[in-house]
Amino acid sequence: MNEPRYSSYIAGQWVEGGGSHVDENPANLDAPVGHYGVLDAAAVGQAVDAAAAALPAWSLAAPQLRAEVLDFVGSEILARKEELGRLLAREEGKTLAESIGEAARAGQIFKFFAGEALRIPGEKLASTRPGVDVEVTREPVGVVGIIAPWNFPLAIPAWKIAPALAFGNTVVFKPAEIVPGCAWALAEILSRAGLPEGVFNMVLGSGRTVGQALVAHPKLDALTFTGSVPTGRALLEQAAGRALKVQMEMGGKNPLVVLADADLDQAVECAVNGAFFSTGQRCTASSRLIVEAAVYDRFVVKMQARMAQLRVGDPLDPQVHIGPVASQAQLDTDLGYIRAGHEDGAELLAGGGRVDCPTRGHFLAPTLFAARASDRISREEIFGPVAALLRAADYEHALALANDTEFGLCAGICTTSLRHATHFKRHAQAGMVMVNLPTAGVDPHVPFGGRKASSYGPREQGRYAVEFYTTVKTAYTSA
Ligand code: TXE
Repeated sequence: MNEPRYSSYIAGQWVEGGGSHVDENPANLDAPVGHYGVLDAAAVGQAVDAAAAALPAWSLAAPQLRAEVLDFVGSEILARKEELGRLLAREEGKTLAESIGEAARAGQIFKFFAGEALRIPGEKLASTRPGVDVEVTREPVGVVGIIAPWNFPLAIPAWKIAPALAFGNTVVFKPAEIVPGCAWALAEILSRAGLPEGVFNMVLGSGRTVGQALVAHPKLDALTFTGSVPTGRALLEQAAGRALKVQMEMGGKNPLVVLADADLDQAVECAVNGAFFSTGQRCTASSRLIVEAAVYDRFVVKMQARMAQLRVGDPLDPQVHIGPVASQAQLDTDLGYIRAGHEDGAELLAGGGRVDCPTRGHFLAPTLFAARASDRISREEIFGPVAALLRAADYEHALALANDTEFGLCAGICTTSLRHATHFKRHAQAGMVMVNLPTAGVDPHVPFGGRKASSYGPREQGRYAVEFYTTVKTAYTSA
């Protein structure tokens, strides 16, 4: 076995962990990316203890030092974006172009928060009492636990780790099981960035053992989680029981409305990109396409023609548009939902099964069903390249369908009507709204997050990240 072995990082030391678990390549199961060892609860405890011990000094460290550390990390990620993108493509399965783009985004996020480390906001106000000043300042929240999913294995950790460190917190980062290579690569860069030992720790292992040990540790002050609704809800209950500060990003069932007055070619591009790129494994994926009856048939014909051009296969092949599904478990989920689509009486319009490729991998055809709003494929997050197409009588019906979901992450509309675009922006029950753009694909310097079952707690990213990663102090001074 010549592949690399990935280890955890605790208190400035690499920690092997037990066993030799396979880091799979979902496009070629016969050529694994590497191997990794997993930690037990005691080792996770050491990581949290190390983060707690490092907190007093780091929370008071010069903001300039924090800025320099984050700038170093951002610069190195940007300089190595092709190499890191290649690792990401092999480990998670999104195409090389998408993977390099994600690596670049991770680098930009570290650079953004390098600047924010020098811009920690505060306020000075007059008191209601004469001769008294009031200052409102922000301090680090403490030891932050980061639990991340596999679908953006560089960008999501970056948008949690960078603000945590920028605002003076210490970190224990638990990546998803199937992406230890990207987590190790990030940790390796951070290990050379000039951080005092214990400020950043990375722990590999299962959610049940390592994740649970992290969340249950009494020295943890805050938890930021991105993942599924059931796991998020369970963690939320645990966190509430011990008054932990929490931020949760969970699933989506994002609608893309296409009105009769839309530029139909543009709408088809938005739908194909939003529903199927990154193999549909984005929380902002357009998994419900809601099309006004007057253009429904034309939209179907154009979608089928466009989908016939999509090539599924090796993510490192520049001719390929859609890489494999990330894991066997996710593939089983996707195939289960395709069966559910048939069982509920939805009409298959494209795809619907696995794709044969020269290597043994989790390849699945992008799949489109004409469905009803009550079908399981229209209501539940699938997290694969499977979309439900719904027919709407008119704009009002389309808006009602768009909002008829427990989720509320992102909502999109394709229209040339200013009136409808404006109305939709105001009335879509979502944290993010897109007009004539795919629902997936957001900027890193503005808030990211949703409503309803999709999110809980303060927003992530941009200047709004300061809400979660700091706590406010109000000080009164009399001369
Ligand atoms: O998610 P989990 P998984 C959805 C998507 C996908 C499904 C399963 O529908 O099919 O979730 O993916 C850690 N205590 N999304 O299994 O289980 C886990 O180790 C502490 C949507 O990856 O939520 C991983 O690091 N931690 C989503 C992280 O939680 C625990 C992105 C997420 O795992 C834990 C990802 C526990 N008890 C998945 N159990 C989106 N919409 O962005 C698990 N973990």
